[in-house]
Amino acid sequence: ATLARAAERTAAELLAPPAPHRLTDVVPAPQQVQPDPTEDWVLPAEAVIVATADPAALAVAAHLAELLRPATGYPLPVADTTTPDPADGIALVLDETDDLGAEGYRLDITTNGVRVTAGTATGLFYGVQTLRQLLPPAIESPVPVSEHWALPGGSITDAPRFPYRGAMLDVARHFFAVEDVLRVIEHLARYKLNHLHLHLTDDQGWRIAVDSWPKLTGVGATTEVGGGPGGHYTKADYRRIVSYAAARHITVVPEIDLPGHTNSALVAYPELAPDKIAPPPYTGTEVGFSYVDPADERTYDFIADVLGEVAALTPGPWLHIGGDEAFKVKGEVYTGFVERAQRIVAGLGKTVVGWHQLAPAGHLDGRVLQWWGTNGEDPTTADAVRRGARLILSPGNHAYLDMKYAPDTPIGHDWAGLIDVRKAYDWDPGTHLADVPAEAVLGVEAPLWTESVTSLADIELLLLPRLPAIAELGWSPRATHDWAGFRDRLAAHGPRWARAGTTFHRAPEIPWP
Ligand code: TNX
Repeated sequence: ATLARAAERTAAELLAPPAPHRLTDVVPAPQQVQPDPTEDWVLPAEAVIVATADPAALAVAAHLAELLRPATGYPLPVADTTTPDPADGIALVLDETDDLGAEGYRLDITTNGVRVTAGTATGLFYGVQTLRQLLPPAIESPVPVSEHWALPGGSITDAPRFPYRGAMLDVARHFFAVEDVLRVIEHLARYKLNHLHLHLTDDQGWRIAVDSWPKLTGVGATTEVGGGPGGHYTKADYRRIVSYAAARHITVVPEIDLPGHTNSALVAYPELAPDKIAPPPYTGTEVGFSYVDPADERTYDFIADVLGEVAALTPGPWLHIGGDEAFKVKGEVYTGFVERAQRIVAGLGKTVVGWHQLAPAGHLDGRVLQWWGTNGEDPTTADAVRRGARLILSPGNHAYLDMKYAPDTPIGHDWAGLIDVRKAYDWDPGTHLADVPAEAVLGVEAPLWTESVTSLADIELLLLPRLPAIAELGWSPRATHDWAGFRDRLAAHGPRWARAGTTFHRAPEIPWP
């Protein structure tokens, strides 16, 4: 009898619906969470997704349906509505009177269904990303699975700490196909990052077509680190990346690195070289040896043409002009060059972004410096901030995704130290740089340089799980910052990545289930 009872209990346990995910199990941590277990809800097979009759809101609804259909196998039709009632489905409600800011949202899960409310479609999109994380990990399956699609009851009110949250992919050292970039965009969207910085040019290759200087890709794109074939994006490719990102509320920030990191351009157009002699193509990993001739007017024609064509392809407000490691262009020659380049960007109606080496150059309205130092003292950058510059923080020893996790990480560098998940998480963008007020900080960005990175699996290994750490620093209020809590919330993402076929580093400090 005892045995029979035990067997019965096991059967009951097997049949019992698994406890839903906890409402607090979200990365990046939301601003406010009010769980209410009496309101747990299960997505029914006949659920309908309704959204305010607005094209951008309906696009988010369609995106949600596409996220949920593969694993559930449910039809999940999308309809527009004038009533905000979820009625046993999911409602996405645009409500401009709501005080949630440009990116905030409110998520309510009740026994009646799910409602996401936001003042913008971007807010709705982020509400959807949160909702996705609250479903069982099987939701990431590309094929239908039989599962109890339970959601934890309660409410979340959420909005980001910083407006700029990004990642950079270096497509110059190694070239990556459009499909790989789209996959990276998906990872960004999941963690509410809103900028993808593409490092499009460097010594080893020029990756974006420029009609007025065709040899930049015709000649300059055919190399990469290690001697591989390289490659480049046609304008159509680039537009495809931009629109895929835009559909995920992500802005592309194109970088044309100047005046250094330009060997590939000099190979294609020796007239830009200081000695007017074409250098040999470069496939190594040294930096700081190349530069376009700052004393030749033709250089500024080149910059105006290139930046003009890139600006025309780019709907976002930013144009990144690099500026790092131009070791052979010094003092006033360097600042004079940067000031001209900054004015060219402004003349194109874009906001200039550059690595923090731009700091000593004259201020220009709105300019943004991307700080990649490795200790929190930088008087030159702090001074540029006093003159009006804003900052994106990418501290090399916390946010550089090309640093190894540990000595045995198979790829990556260690010049800025090893960066395990805790190191990626343990800093505060608001106070990191001495003498820079939090108000000057636009946000954070995690750069991935690709000297040692040759495949999508390599990219994912370095991105995950550190990208979510940087995303949380950019999104979550400081009051939620807590390593132990983050570690546990992050652990739940391992099974999601595994389901989705995504490579990630099984960091030993994370209690993966
Ligand atoms: C420094 S960070 C660079 C890049 C390299 C990177 C390798 C920066 C603005 N410049 O050219 O790829 O180190 O970690």
